[in-house]
Amino acid sequence: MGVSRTAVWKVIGQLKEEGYEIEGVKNRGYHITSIPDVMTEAEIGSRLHTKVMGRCCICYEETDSTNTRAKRLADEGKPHGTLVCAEAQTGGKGRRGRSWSSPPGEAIYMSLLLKPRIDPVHTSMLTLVMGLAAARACNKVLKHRLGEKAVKVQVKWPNDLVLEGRKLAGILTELSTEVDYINHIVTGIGINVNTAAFPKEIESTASSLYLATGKTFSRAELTVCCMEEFENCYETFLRTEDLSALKEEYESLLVNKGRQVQVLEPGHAYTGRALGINENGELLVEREDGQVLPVYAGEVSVRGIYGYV
Ligand code: BT5
Repeated sequence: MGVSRTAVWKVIGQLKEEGYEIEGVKNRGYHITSIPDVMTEAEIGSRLHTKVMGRCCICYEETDSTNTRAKRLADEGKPHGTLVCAEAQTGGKGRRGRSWSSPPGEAIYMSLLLKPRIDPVHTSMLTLVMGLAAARACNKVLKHRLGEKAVKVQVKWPNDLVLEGRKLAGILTELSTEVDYINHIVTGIGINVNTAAFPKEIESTASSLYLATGKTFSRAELTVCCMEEFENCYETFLRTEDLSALKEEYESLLVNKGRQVQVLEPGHAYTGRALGINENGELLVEREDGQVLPVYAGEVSVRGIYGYV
């Protein structure tokens, strides 16, 4: 291949430094015996079979927030479908100024840059599309590893994934628009994969795939699986620009369904029973007087009356 032995040896040395375990057999070559759990362009890119999502992939050891990074990269002209990942975030963001705990090496922090030609008011549905795709991906890897009896990841409207009643992942979708034109959308997700312990403040509400199963998972593999499922769900979403074709599956995973919820709208709160979602991704809440109100994702938090869910 026109590569000298010394050049190969050098690269093998670099890979070993990254954590790959490699055996060398004299006169035959090298053999990778163990792959480290790293979020690198090589680990993600070599497994990816999507058409668009994640084809351009940029990974950082550390960044402030992958959402903020993705927005900067959008301004620099990076294409639709660009995936931004980090091993750690120093300023991981939740919604409305809240923060996202983002220590190195144990979780997925990623953001996808999208440049769709859709009506800006439909943007909040992309949070649900990402939620559904990520829940599908988590359930796929769980089933692959643990079989039919695997615990199941559910969605908590509008932006969480839930495992055994605790928060496994959170999604933050941000929009940059002109008056009626979308410059770009960034949808970011943090998934607790191999996390063994959480900070005190979230210890009783957060979980990880590891804590729920006692097993560790390849973050790169789950990332790729999320990209594949997202591409699929996104194409379905774009056909109608709503959730009509995804609603049934979303509702089958909806942890709030049939439960009492408290809707915290700015300036006013009420309780009711969550019935499901409508085609626009609004949560349908039946109030005590029998009236059914659609709740728009952009403005509210929904709490279960009995604890986090
Ligand atoms: C969210 O906000 O759930 C959206 C989180 C989005 C994080 C991703 S990571 C990649 C990308 N880059 C970013 O900067 N952000 C995105 P919200 O619904 O506001 O929930 C935030 C609340 O969840 C916090 O106030 C904590 O109570 C809790 N929390 C923080 N870190 C957590 C974690 N790692 N696991 C579970 N819960 C957490």
